[in-house]
Amino acid sequence: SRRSKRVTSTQLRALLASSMSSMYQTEVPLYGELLDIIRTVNASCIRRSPHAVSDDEISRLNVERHGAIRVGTPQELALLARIFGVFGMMPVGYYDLWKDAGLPIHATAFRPVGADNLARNPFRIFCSLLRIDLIADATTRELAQRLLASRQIVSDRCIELLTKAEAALPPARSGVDEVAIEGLTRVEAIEFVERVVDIFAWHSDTPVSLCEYQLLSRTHPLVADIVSFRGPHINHLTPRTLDIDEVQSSMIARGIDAKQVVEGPPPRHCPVYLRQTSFHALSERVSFLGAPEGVEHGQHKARFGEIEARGQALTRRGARLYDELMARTARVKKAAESQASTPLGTKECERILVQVFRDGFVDDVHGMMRGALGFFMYTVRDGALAKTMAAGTHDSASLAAMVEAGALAAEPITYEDFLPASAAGIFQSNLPQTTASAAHKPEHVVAECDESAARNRLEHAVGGTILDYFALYAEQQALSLRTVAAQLNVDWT
Ligand code: OOG
Ligand code: NI
Repeated sequence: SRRSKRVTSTQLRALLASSMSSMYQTEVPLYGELLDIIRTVNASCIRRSPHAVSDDEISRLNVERHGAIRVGTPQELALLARIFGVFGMMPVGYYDLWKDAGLPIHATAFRPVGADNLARNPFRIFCSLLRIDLIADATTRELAQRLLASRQIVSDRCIELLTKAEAALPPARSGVDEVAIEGLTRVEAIEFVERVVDIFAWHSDTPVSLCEYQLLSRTHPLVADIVSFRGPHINHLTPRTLDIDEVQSSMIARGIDAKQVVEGPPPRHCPVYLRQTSFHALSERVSFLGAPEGVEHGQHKARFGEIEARGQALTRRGARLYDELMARTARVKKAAESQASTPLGTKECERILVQVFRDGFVDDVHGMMRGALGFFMYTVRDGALAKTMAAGTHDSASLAAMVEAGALAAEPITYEDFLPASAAGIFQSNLPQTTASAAHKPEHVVAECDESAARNRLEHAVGGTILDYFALYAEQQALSLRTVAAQLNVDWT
């Protein structure tokens, strides 16, 4: 049929993920080396404990990536939001990196929603938007505005293909349904992906002069990274591993310039959220074309490599507990540090983190369930038994009891999003040393700002709605419970 000749949003997303991965391997060969390490480690994890990983996880693991880009204006973001929409990638979560880390940006992540789409291809892009209103110095702000106003990050051909694709998309989409891209032929669809990948390519020259670049950098290195170049180059592409501690030691053993500590929660029997580590940004040669005296050369640090291990999505309650324990960890470290009057070593920091979580965050499936700390997908395991137990309520305690008795099975729902604190850590470890402290707000950046107005601007740019990831996980869990209730013929509403 005519329909079957059309590419679907999922196929397009898979092609985008693999094309970006090929491009980044050419641009940053060290990323290719990371992929080798990951493949070996993941394969040996699966061999070691074949039942620890679900089929869905295994099938998506080797294609799973997240990337990160940074754009300069709401108009650029709006265009990208439309483009990602064609790939079934919706804006999820609001990350205020100004509030959390003193960085002049805020962000959302474009990703597929719905269990099926995620299982087929979970490709996500963390997308930051510059907050130009936070640049206090008028000369620098005007330079940034001028540079952003004169660039076009998406080619005319790409916009033409986007417009054709959009014209034939169903109007209001929740993102949950996989759609056929009726507006593009297969050939056009493939060309569309190529033109989209072009947007994120690295440019080794910039239209600015070295002096302008330095002015922008002094305000904040991120400002220079965002506005000096012709486009929003992808700055890292992160594969997922089943054993991040092993990858971390492999990186160090191979002499890769890795970060000292893994960001996020400690290793656990029931992994939660996400744990990330990275190798530091490369220093790359750039030609500055802007000076009337001719081409100048310099260095730019932007692109790095990151890996991550994903655990279970936490409920708001679990998330609150997590935040409390991270704050406690920081307090314990600070106290230990002031007592020893030297900075703590990596091993000591790890030990404190592990200890605080051991004392404060239950680490077995039933406990996580009883405490309503994490989200689960429930299925019927023993129908007869489940029927006898299902008559009453279905609060966390009774669900946990049913799982413990073997009446239901519960699978943790994977966390698909990002952690502001880890994101901040990732940004900071890749900025020049002068700005590498957590609460440092460079003096040329203003301290006053209106948080909700900023959020509204970003939300408006992505089309009016940023999805709430807690609501998405809750819906996924509720959907599984509705299915269970229907099978058991009980009323759990
Ligand atoms: C994005 C940093 C956030 C993560 O994994 O938390 C991120 C950036 O450096 O542009 O990718
Ligand atoms: Ni990342």
